[in-house]
Amino acid sequence: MEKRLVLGFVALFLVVEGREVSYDGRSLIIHGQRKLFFSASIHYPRSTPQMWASLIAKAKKGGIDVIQTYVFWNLHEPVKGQYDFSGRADIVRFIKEIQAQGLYASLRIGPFIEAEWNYGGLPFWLHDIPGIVYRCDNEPFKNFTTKIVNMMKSEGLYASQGGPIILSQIENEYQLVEDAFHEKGPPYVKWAAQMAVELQTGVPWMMCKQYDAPDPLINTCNGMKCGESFPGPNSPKKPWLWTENWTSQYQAYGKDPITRSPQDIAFQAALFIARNGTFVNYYMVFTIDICTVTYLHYHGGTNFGRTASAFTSTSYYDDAPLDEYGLIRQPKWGHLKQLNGAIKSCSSPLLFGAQSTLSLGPKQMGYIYRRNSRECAAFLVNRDDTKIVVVRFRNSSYELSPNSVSILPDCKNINVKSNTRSIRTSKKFNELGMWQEFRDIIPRYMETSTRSKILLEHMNTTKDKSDYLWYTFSYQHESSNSKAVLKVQSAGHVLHAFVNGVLIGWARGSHERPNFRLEKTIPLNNGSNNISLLSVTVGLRDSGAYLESRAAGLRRVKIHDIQKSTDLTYYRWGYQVGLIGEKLQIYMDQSTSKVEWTNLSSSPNPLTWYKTRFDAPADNLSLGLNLGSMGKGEVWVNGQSIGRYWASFRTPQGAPYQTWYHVPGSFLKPKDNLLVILEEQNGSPLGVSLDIISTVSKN
Ligand SMILES: *[C@@H]1O[C@H](CO)[C@@H](O)[C@H](O)[C@H]1NC(C)=O
Ligand SMILES: *[C@@H]1O[C@H](CO)[C@@H](O)[C@H](O)[C@H]1NC(C)=O
Ligand SMILES: *[C@@H]1O[C@H](CO)[C@@H](O)[C@H](O)[C@H]1NC(C)=O
Ligand SMILES: *[C@@H]1O[C@H](CO)[C@@H](O)[C@H](O)[C@H]1NC(C)=O
Ligand SMILES: *[C@@H]1O[C@H](CO)[C@@H](O)[C@H](O)[C@H]1NC(C)=O
Ligand SMILES: *[C@@H]1O[C@H](CO)[C@@H](O)[C@H](O)[C@H]1NC(C)=O
Ligand SMILES: *[C@@H]1O[C@H](CO)[C@@H](O)[C@H](O)[C@H]1NC(C)=O
Ligand SMILES: *[C@@H]1O[C@H](CO)[C@@H](O)[C@H](O)[C@H]1NC(C)=O
Ligand SMILES: CC(=O)N[C@H]1CO[C@H](CO)[C@@H](O)[C@@H]1O
Repeated sequence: MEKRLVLGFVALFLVVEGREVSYDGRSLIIHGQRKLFFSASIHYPRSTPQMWASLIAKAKKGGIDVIQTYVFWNLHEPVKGQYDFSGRADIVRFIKEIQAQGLYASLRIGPFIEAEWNYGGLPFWLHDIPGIVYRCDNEPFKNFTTKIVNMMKSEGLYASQGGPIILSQIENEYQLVEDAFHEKGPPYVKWAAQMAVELQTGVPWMMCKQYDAPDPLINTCNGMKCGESFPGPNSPKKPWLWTENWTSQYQAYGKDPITRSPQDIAFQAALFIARNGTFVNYYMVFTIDICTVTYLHYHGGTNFGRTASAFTSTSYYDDAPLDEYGLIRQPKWGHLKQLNGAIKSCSSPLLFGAQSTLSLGPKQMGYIYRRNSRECAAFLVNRDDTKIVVVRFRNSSYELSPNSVSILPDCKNINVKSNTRSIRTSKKFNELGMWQEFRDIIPRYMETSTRSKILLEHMNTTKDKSDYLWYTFSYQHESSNSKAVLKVQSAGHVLHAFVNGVLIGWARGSHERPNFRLEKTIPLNNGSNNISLLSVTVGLRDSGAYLESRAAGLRRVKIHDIQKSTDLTYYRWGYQVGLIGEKLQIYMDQSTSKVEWTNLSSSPNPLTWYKTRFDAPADNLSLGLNLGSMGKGEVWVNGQSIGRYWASFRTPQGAPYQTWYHVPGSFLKPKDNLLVILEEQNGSPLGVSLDIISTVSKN
């Protein structure tokens, strides 16, 4: 069965006139010439600089003209006034690479970006600015936007300067939260727009999903009335639904894994074109791209380190045309290339030709665009969502999959072979002697230096320097009856409860419900008991209004004893931010020796660090660390965090949400690489393996 679907695409019409990039009611205007462009997002910090050239080249080969990326504020300004534009944060190098390959760039500055990125891209130090309300007119927003624009200008990167950047974005889907800001919303939109325009980039600014985006910002939705103007009353979905559906594609813990197939989305994307291959529909596709964080992640990549937002996995849109490892995935990449090529070769009939429709069956329709006898494009749509239908079109038979759109450039068929992922184990770490361990220290109340009579809010206490916050107290119990019940309410995200140094239970929230309760019978000694509750965040939220006032960590703690029930919410609490191993950075080669590592114990213990060394496979291949045997924690390779893992969080079907964790080749040396795993639970490192990820063609 031929597959003729594409994942989706973005079309930009660019008309060029002088050096400035401008636009009219229907398109962007560059050099006086109307053109059809395809845009794809590749987020620079989600891969390594060593991968950028190849990713961009593969996008170009796939027919992409514009690379779109966000700008990740908290990556660039982790500490107020201290900037980082090195390594994965080298945005100038990324944009210059785009330029070197002859492509254009679209820069979504935000500075709030959402993007399944920690805190929606906002640096956590903003939280300590007294009275700050994020996404309101404030100096830090302006300063960062100015900083980036000036940096791009000084490097000559705007199209108005001969550079590749043809578009920039300010804010991101603000309208979705605007009501929550009441009367402060509209002036902010005006302020942000004016602030952006005053920066004089010579290329248009846009606001997405902002109906009242002030002139001259491009209102990427209203002009096209996304909802209403989507053609036809028998449209199965409105554009905004499609948008919503795009956002449900990334992997998050506790979120239904991929509720909608790429084919289904491709169906929608292709339908946009099929049902009216004129300007409007392309513009709408373009609009949706600009508006939607998740539209067409041409390459998703990896949320390295602690950069993922709350409950989001490190593997990001692994099912994009270029997968997490940067490998071309078929048939998506090929379909997209074919579609790009097809539409480009047909841009004349699509832009200027006549549309005709042809009924091919009760729920099957052909949309044909023809300018002259040579220039033609056709879309064969099957709206039947249950069965394959064979139709005749121009003397040929076509099998149309359920809910599909077949794209026929030059009114001929396209066909792309699929490939599948192949995973081959390169190295097993299955021998006791390969590992050493260090059990992190469970702090007791008496040993803590930060004290408070209340339960502190988690993020405000850690300042997001660590995921971990210890809440400790000492509890007096006067009875030989050892049983009591510990009850904890947490605003998120995970809790490990230790009583006198022993893990007695754990609980967690999920992407959809970060808050949770833990209720557990605990053994108590007659006399004093040391209770240590380890609260863990798994990335900070990336969406919603008033992110500055969100809470995580413990909200209420009680112990029900036989003699009494004690509310410990207001009590003598001792705090410790982070783990000892983190503080000493024992994942770094030069500081592993700061603690004493021992041989692997016969059974796993919670809150344990594991370390081993390995040689890289001979060829510089795509590598994934299989952590299926582990529980939850973080992994470092030669001191660089490849991210948080959470194999013990299972889908309703019982599988880990994510098993393989990307180890970029540039993190490795040929010999003696240091692998350090921090395990919070009882996972076993003996099941870990280093696997080679590749693709193999199939028919
Ligand atoms: C913003 O930039 C101005 C000028 O560079 C500086 O004086 C001010 O401290 C900055 N404010 C913030 C909040 O970063
Ligand atoms: C297709 O686009 C044209 C030109 O923009 C418009 O006039 C027409 O109404 C559209 N067709 C549908 C079905 O929306
Ligand atoms: C289909 O076949 C008929 C008869 O063989 C021919 O006359 C006609 O031109 C063909 N149509 C196309 C679109 O090729
Ligand atoms: C640790 O394991 C090694 C063998 O891998 C063994 O020689 C050594 O005695 C062990 N040390 C301890 C303290 O058990
Ligand atoms: C609790 O911790 C203190 C030190 O902070 C220690 O002296 C005591 O033995 C501990 N109690 C228990 C029951 O472990
Ligand atoms: C955050 O902590 C500081 C002390 O470090 C405190 O003054 C402030 O009120 C706290 N803010 C919130 C929102 O809890
Ligand atoms: C608890 O221990 C104390 C001595 O530490 C003892 O006097 C008391 O009888 C014990 N209470 C019970 C109920 O066992
Ligand atoms: C793998 O290739 C990258 C460049 O793509 C290079 O930076 C890295 O050092 C190589 N790794 C090894 C282990 O050779
Ligand atoms: C989140 C969302 O809008 N999901 C929708 C995606 O599309 C399917 C099929 O049309 C709907 O059932 C979902 O509600």
